[in-house]
Amino acid sequence: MVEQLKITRAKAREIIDCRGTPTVQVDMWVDGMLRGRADVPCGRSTGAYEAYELRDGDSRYNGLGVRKAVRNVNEIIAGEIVGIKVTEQRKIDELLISLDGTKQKTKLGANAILGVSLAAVKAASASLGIPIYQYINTNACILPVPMMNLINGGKLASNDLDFQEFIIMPVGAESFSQALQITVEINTIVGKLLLEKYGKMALNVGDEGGYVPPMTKIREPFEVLTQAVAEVGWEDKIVYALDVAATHLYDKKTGMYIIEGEQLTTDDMIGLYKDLMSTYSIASIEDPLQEDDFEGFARLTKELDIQIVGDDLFVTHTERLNKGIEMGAANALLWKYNQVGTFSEALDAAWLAFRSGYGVVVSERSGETEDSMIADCVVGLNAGQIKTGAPVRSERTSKYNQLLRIEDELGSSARYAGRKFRQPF
Ligand code: 2PG
Ligand code: MG
Repeated sequence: MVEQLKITRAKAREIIDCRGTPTVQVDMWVDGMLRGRADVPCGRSTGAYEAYELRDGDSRYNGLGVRKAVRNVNEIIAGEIVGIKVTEQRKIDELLISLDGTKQKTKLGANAILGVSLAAVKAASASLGIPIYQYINTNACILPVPMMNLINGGKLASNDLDFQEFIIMPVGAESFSQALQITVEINTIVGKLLLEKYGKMALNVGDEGGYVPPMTKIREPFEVLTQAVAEVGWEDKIVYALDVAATHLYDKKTGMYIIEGEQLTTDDMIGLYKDLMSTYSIASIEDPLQEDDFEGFARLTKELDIQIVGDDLFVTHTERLNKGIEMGAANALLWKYNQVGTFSEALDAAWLAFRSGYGVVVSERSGETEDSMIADCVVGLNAGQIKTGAPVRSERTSKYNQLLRIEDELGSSARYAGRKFRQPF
């Protein structure tokens, strides 16, 4: 039989993610063979402008079931995409967008749509017999700096730390595998220090695998992280990063941020970051201000002169990213495909960012599964940075282990982004 690369079947089912929350999984057949399987991730500290996640709202799973989204794939989408060539990703995504017809994908659900879109990428690469990263980009060769969230706060943790993620970046490593080794060694020492200082409760971990010690002050995590880094002797290899997730610290009524119980203005926030930067080598801050403050982001980006990443600010949408680029708001995009709902739209946002001199951080969601697709995406985009949690728990390590395999496969053509993480080529 001549391979035609035609989609012959697509089927969705309900599965659960790392928090035990239902999500959508889609299988796709090409020329009669099961070729692709994709899981849809899910956020908790979400931005207001993200694409819509369709949930059942009935008695199952406290209303969080996704049977409606599954039905939308099986009863509406599947019949429409059968017969399309699986490598025609843009055609598939445009069809999905038009079948839905709404701005935030509220009709069919972005979770239904994304599952099909990602399954197509995987099915296409498998049908062609090439790795996903290579299907995305034949020149893929850059292994990313892992932005390891070792201490959790905010909405992803059960402590009183205001900032969401305290991150180390092993920019001075020679390879991705060495970067991973360094961060694991540091994480082990962090655990030991937390146990000594805060007791055994401090060893609990949050949604992304980072420790959740009973800390209340934003300087406390930095104290422990810097001490751990010094103890293993990797000071020259590590810089620090934050995801503040400031949208969730902002009081719309007063227009103030609440940090450690104090009310802060935008200028106070900028002052706070400058102060932290004067003590710790912070190279990147994500969502330092709330999602609607493009003007504040522009001012802050200029004043801090480090990587400023827009997550809730851009939600992986080209429209919002364009506005940011015009205003000079942030200088990097956090890339999460479920914020926009199709692979092609997410790719457009990444290409726009690169063309405009912005960096791209490929990111997990706090609700992940064992699906490791973002590891292929970060190499496929040559993005140079990945945020996928601490180096523990399988929904996180599945990504790191896939990156190890890709490094192995690329052999001597693999390049580690290192200190050039924002513009690695
Ligand atoms: C974030 C993420 C992922 P969530 O804010 O960057 O780290 O969290 O998936 O809950 O939005
Ligand atoms: Mg974020």
